[in-house]
Amino acid sequence: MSDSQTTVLDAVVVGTGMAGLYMIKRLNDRGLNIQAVEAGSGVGGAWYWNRYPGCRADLPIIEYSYSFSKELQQEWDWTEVMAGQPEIEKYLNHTADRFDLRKDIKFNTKVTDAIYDEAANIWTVTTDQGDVYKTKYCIMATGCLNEPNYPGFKNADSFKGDIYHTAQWPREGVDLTGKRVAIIGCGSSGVQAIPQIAKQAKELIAFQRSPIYTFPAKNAPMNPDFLAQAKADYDDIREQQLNNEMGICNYRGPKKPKDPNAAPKPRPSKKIMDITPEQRKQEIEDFGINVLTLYVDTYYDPEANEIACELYREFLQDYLGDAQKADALSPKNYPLHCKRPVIDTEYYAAFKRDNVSIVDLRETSVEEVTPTGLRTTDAEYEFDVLVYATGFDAMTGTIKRLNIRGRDNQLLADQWKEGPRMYMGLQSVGFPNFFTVTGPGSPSVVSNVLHSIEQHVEWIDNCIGYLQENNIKTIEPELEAQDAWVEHVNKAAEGSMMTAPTCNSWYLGTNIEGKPRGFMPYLAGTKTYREECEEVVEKGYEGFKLETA
Ligand code: NA7
Repeated sequence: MSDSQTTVLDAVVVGTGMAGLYMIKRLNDRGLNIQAVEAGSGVGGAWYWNRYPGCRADLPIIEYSYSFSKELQQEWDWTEVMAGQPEIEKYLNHTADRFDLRKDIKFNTKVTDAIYDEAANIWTVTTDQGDVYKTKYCIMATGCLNEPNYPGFKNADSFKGDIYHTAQWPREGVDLTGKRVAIIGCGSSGVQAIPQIAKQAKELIAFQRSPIYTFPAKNAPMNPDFLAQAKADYDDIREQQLNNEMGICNYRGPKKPKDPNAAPKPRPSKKIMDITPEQRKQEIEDFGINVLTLYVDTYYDPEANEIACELYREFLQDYLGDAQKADALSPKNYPLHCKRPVIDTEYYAAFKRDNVSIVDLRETSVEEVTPTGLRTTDAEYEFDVLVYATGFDAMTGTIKRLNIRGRDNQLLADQWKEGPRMYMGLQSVGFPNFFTVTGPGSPSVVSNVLHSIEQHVEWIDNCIGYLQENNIKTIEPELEAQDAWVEHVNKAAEGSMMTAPTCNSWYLGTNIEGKPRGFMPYLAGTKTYREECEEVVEKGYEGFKLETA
């Protein structure tokens, strides 16, 4: 621990991922005296920590990139349609350098406490390095997927080999050549890591509790002509993103002039219920398995959804040609679209390899970790390396672990015991001038998250500007507005496959033992949400209490 020192600031930003970096830039432009604190040794947040083999964006990078700087947009050349982690990390480092953000960041430092002094209207933020920051504003840019989840297996520490978590992968990389590797978890991270690890390892055993519905990613090297055209079209792309409820426009490249003599392009049906069983199979044949994600009725009609699930399972049986593996990999008993969409590169192909096997934890559960491997109720497995791809205590995990105390010394974690309570995903009652970027109750992870991050950062920065210019001491939500918003968020999720009774996911918090079940993000869409945020401001920060100095 270094010597303790107190610094007086206007704002503290916690975290320097995509949200933190842009937040620093905005507050710098406003001329505020700020400090950002970062646990890692570099910038990037999720793109700094998740460096496991195969980690890459699950959206086209043209759209999953900052829109705030036209210059940055023009000067950065992406090399893949869905960029991999190393390239995204490089881009974020470039962003930090280009806008001179590093001077405001203290690396290798974790915030431990943020305590509000009501009389002085000051937050005291302390770190594990002994720093003490006295600040008017505190902004959590800690991300939605930051706190790794480790399953509490019996004797987990007894394993004598190497243990890794996909979300804490060593910076120097790991050589798995010739190793016997076990991986626990087949969500987005497992699905990306398994094909890559399979290529290196002597043997790979995937321990899988819930098989996933996953669809082939359409990644490819970036075509330079496509990139040049996208750069030329960027204003239009960003405009379309703003007008879409997911913050995505699915940019397809240059618009080609219509040939009046061309035969109409075949398109799949809109609804699975509108076509016969034979036509359904034909459409899978014609358009690929991804067609199942295009039938709108599968998103709200359980019968349509189950038909799609059955077709998915049949497709797997045909593709794998191995009944045991296909059965183990087949998602059952929960609907398509319940979890966050997963896309993959040769995931099922990996299971065709002789060195890859699967243990279906629905049939046999883990009894304990042993010094040489793992024992299930059925068998004992030996391996050299144990990889946890077991996800995160999402959305609330990081914030709830910190000692964040607002008015009357109340602990934020206590306020959120039964589930997070925020007004618009921005602030909680009793925590004045304390903001969260993409907090629970905002679209965040059910949208193009960077699109949502930019909107939140701009809203928070504009709000701080308003407070400063109008000599306003504090902003915090009114209890009634917060209660109404939580209700509104719950209503928006009703009827969705994401909240179906048979659905379990990190959106619902059910991946973490003891975490109350409740859908945390706001499903109404980014355009709707942005308009709601703008309306609140137009009405003089409706639902917020503003106290003048
Ligand atoms: P996810 O999507 O939460 O996946 C974690 C996986 O680990 C999932 O298959 C879990 O099964 C499994 N898991 C978790 N705990 C256990 C235990 N105790 N035993 C066996 N298996 C377990 O996390 P990811 O890191 O893959 O992806 C998170 C997001 O990052 C993703 O959505 C993208 O946005 C990027 P379960 O489904 O809970 O039964």
